[in-house]
Amino acid sequence: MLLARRRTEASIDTLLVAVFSSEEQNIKSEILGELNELARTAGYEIVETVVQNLDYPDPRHYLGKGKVDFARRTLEAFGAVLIITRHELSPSQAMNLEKLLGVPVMDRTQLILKIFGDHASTKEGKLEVEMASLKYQLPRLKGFGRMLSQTGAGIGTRGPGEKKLETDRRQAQDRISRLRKDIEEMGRQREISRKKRLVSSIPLVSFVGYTNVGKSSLVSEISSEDLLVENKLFATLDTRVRRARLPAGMQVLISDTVGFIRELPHELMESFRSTLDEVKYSDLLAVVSDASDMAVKEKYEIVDRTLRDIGAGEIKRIHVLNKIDLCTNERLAELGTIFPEAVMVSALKSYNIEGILSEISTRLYGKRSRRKLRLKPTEFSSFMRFRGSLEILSENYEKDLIEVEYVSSDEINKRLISSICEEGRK
Ligand SMILES: Nc1nc2c(ncn2[C@@H]2O[C@H](COP(=O)(O)OP(=O)(O)OP(=O)(O)O)[C@@H](O)[C@H]2O)c(=O)[nH]1
Ligand SMILES: [Mg+2]
Repeated sequence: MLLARRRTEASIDTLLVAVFSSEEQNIKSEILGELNELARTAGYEIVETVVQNLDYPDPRHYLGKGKVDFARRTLEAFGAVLIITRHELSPSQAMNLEKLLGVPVMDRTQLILKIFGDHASTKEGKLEVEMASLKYQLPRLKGFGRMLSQTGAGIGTRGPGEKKLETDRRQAQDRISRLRKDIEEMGRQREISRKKRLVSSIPLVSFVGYTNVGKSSLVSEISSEDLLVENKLFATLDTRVRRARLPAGMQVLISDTVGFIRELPHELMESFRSTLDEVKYSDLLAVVSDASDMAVKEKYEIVDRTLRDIGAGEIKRIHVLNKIDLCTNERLAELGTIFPEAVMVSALKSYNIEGILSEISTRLYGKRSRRKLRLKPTEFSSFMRFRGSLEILSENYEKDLIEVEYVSSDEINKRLISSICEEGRK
């Protein structure tokens, strides 16, 4: 459900330039498609794309000299007013390219930073994005005169002179230190609520996955809380925790998270550390993939790598294949062989949401079955100590015995029986 429409910007006609190595030829269209989506999300429209096959981008101006001339002619023909590059550029590459092409140049990192900046809504999110932007800008401050400040990206530096440059650098460094302190402080607050959660022992399930796969849509369905869902990349930057109930009645905490993307700029990784830490402390991860995406396998691997990078690689997982309403039966059969363990669902059609809940329940508590016990009153108090982990179906009081019918996992049942026996031996 769409809760709030964000400010729609008039889109800016943009030329995309991208270098691909010989090894990357098979993922070319996937990467170009993703860059188009990123650009669209940020309010830029790619009117044409210039591709160069080179094993390494040119160190002086990203594209080779001949291709730069070609890009300039294309730019003029299409009336584009901005360049977006597939890779992050060095300060000198960006400056040279701007000089040769005569329009502002934005690299992929700046593009992602801009999207994060536009979407950050919580105080913590805003500070994290500001810190990432400043870290990106700092080594580039000597490049004043660059044109990006006109496009609304980056902090930009105006005014000539070494002295001004010194002051700017110092101010940026001071601000980064200040932000780091503030973010750390917020991280400590998170730590406190995490500890409180541990005491309450309600398990935390984090929904993670590539951006735009439908994590927020699924968390909305499960927690019956409307979240911001948009067909844009990085719609979610806030990872508030919500409550939900499993079919057998146990409570779980559900966390929606920031989407991942290939080559997430390292400035953002560092800044979002405390937010990502939340993932690290989950009891279970629900890794969500978009079943209709032809690159689903490759994106799953990117998510897996990112999880390992943030120290969450060892946490147990379930895999959810969302958007199956967009798939043919053949596609579903193919996915079934690639990911035999995955739960297939559609958040949009509310299809098989209970499948996710029962998988969460199985992974957290093991397979559950219906059981019956006849207990003496002394044993009954032992039994009742476990009531939080059981689903009690009925209690029948007979003369000296109480007959209870309940549902529990094998694991819990084993502990329950040994506790009752222990009680009996006292
Ligand atoms: N067809 C279809 N579309 C879906 C489904 N689930 C989500 N979507 C759409 O996919 C888009 C992204 O959904 P979100 O829930 O915002 O995805 P997200 O993973 O939270 O995205 P980020 O927060 O940007 O990483 C929206 O346009 C949703 O309406 C589904 O089951 N089927
Ligand atoms: Mg989201």
